[in-house]
Amino acid sequence: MNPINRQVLTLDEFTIQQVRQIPNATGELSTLLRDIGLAAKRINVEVNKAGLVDILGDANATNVQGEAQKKLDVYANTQLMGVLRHGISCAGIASEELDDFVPFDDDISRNSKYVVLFDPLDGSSNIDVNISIGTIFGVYRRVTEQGSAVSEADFLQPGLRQVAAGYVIYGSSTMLVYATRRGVNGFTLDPSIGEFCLSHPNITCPAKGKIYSVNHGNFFQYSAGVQRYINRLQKKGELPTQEPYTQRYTGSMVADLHRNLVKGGIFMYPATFQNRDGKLRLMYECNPFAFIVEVAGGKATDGLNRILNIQPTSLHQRCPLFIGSAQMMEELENCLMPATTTHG
Ligand code: P6P
Repeated sequence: MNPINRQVLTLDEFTIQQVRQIPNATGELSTLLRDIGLAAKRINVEVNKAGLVDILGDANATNVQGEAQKKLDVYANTQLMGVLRHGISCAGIASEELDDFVPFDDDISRNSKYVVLFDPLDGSSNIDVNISIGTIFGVYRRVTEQGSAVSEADFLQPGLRQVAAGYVIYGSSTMLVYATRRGVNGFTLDPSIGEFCLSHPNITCPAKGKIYSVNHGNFFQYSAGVQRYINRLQKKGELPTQEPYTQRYTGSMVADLHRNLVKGGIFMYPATFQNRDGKLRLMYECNPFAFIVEVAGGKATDGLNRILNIQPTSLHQRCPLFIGSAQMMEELENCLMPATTTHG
């Protein structure tokens, strides 16, 4: 086909096409996804020029996690809140950067049917050294009555109740990847037109891969089962998949999980002596990625339970995360099962 006429769908065109295909769809979810795309474009501008202007470095504040907030963390949070508050599809948000959820208290927002939970800029410790970072989000239908202000119950829903989830990776190119139950699709930002364009339709996670991602520095803090699995990954021929494995870990989960989603692999952030519940947050890091990876054919657990089945008890709770290719996850689960002692 003539390259000039090759039809590349923009995010807006794709989401509108989805609405046309779903009977009774109101278009609110599509509008919400386009709003997030707009915030991502604004964040991308600042991330790309970080280092040239005074937007790097610490914001001289700490977030609810007690972590030093980077100026870009605060900027990204403000952009996402702004587009969602002024849109027509979101009744309220919760963010890694905010202590509590935020109800949007105008009439239009109170009548909206979705809430969004997000980590506005994950991996911010990598900003100053130019390693890819990302935005992570999950979308739920509110459980309280439209017309009223949202409450905590609208946010503390198991990940299985997400209607959409996605991430933006600010890397060698800027991509927005989102999943609904209909599939996972990736859009690459074309700076020449300022639009996200469909570049990775129907992303599926290969059943197995060569990559495993884990922080080896914590190895001796991991459980015996996790250590057993990591050791088996390193001894050729030990695991049924027989892959020659390679270890890739950037310290930025959006970058690691995007690579493993596309190429196949497993990402692990296990519990450690210091972090008995792991480090990653259930609501706006683990749940969105678990939804995306499951729709793509992979699996995600906390070592025992399916991530999407976990009933949350607090907005910022943490959980261990094991996520990726289905066959690799099954091999991991075999290693995590308590060793069955056979009495001869
Ligand atoms: P560690 C970034 O701070 C983050 O939340 C994830 O993006 C990343 O995978 C993880 O922490 C890295 O943590 O303890 O290995 O440096």
